[in-house]
Parts: sequence; C-alpha cells; structure tokens
Amino acid sequence: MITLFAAGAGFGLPEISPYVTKTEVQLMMAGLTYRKTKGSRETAPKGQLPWIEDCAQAVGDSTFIRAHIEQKYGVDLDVGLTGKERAQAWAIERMIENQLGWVSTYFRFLEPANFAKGPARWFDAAPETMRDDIRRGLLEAVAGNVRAVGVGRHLREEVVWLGSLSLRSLDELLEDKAYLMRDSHPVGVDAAAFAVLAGILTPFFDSPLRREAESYPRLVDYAGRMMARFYPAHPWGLRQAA
Ligand SMILES: N[C@@H](CCC(=O)N[C@@H](CS)C(=O)NCC(=O)O)C(=O)O
Repeated sequence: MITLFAAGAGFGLPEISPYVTKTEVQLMMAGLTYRKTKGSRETAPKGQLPWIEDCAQAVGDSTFIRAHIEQKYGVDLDVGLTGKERAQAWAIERMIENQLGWVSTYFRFLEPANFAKGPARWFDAAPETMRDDIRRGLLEAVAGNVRAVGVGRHLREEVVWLGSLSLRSLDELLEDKAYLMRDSHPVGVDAAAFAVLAGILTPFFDSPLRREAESYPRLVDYAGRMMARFYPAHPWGLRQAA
C-alpha cells in the first residue's frame, strides 16, 4: 500500500499543496490504492511535500513519484499521446509549475491579507512568544524563494501580468476540449494544471490573479470538471460544465 504524505485539506481546497494535489490526482488516475496522511518537510526525502512511501521505498517530488508509479505499476498517464504531444504536455507542465505556480505562491503568501488568513494560521497553536517569529521566518523563506525564481522582483501588477500570460496560454491550449490534451479523458498534465488552477481559483483567497483566472470561463469550468471528477465530495461551487 502506498502512503502519500500530504499537507491536508484547507484554504477551501481538498489539499493545500498543489504538488500533493497533482500526485494524489495522478495516483487516482493510475487506479492505485493509497492512504493519505499528514507529512512534514523534516522527514521528507527531499525536504518537500509530496513524498510517498511504497513498500518501504521513499520517493520525493511529484515528478519522480509519477515516474515511480508509472514504472513500478506499468501505467502510462499519457497513454495514447504521440511523442510530440508528450513533449507539449511536458512543456505545459513546466509553464504551470515553474512560472504560474510561483505567481500563485506570490499571491498566497506575499499578499498580506492572504498570508494572515491562510499560511499564518498554521502556527496558531505555537507558543505565543514564538508565534510571530515563526510566521516571519516562513514569510521570509517563501519571499526569498519567490525572489530567487525571478517572480518576486517585479511590481505586483507586473506579477499579475506574468500570470495572465500563462492563464491565457492555458485557455488557448484547452480550447473547447474537456481536458488539456484530449476531449475524452485527462492525462498526466491535467493533474498539474488542475492543482495550480484550483489553488488560484479557491474562493478562500482574494487576489487579482484569481480575478484574472475567473475571466476565463473555460478554465473555471475545467477546474470544476476536474474537481467533480477527482474530489466529488468536495464543496467547490464554482461553475461546472457538464
Ligand atoms: N518540485 C517539487 C515541488 C514541491 C513543493 O514545492 N512543495 C512545497 C509544498 S506545495 C513544499 O514542500 N515547500 C516547502 C519547502 O520548499 O521548503 C514537486 O514537484 O514535488
């Protein structure tokens, strides 16, 4: 049995971490049985979530987890895609994770109101004398990462604009299909796209990036379609196409 070490539900989402969401959806796509439990970065093989334990083998990082499950269980999450489509799916996934994901992180952490109602609350139970320092430490670490990837160097409105380039690209790539690569079913990259889009669209946080995403009805419907397919019990309530 596979154990998925995760952040858990929160922020109006079935799973706080977009990378855990991606892995969880891919485990479901692969039809594998797994149990999900709260994990910590301290025990993770690569110091980040998600990681999985599979028969005493620890695998960290969503991309390596996907490779592990595809190889070990003989599944292909991109079945039916041509070599060129697989290359396109990989390029789309990189845009989502290496660019749009950081823009999303910017608005989740560096927008003071969102940090206060979201990540800051993780430490509500910490001793009062340490709480503010822990919160400040997390914020500084995330701000450092967001700056290191370049996104954090721009003005707030420039960050929105960068995000809008990826959102528009995703909308163009989706067209009127139900899923990114195929109308009939989702493939591996849909897990990554859904994870980041849901994190942007969650009504829990307000941001200009969310409003930008909401201006693409096809993307809103797509996120709703993926939510209904993989997390049918989760109250989402945003527009959902049939
Ligand atoms: N490349 C990694 C990224 C994972 C990642 O950024 N995880 C976040 C949670 S969403 C994390 O653990 N951040 C803590 C840290 O980087 O210290 C993957 O695909 O799994």
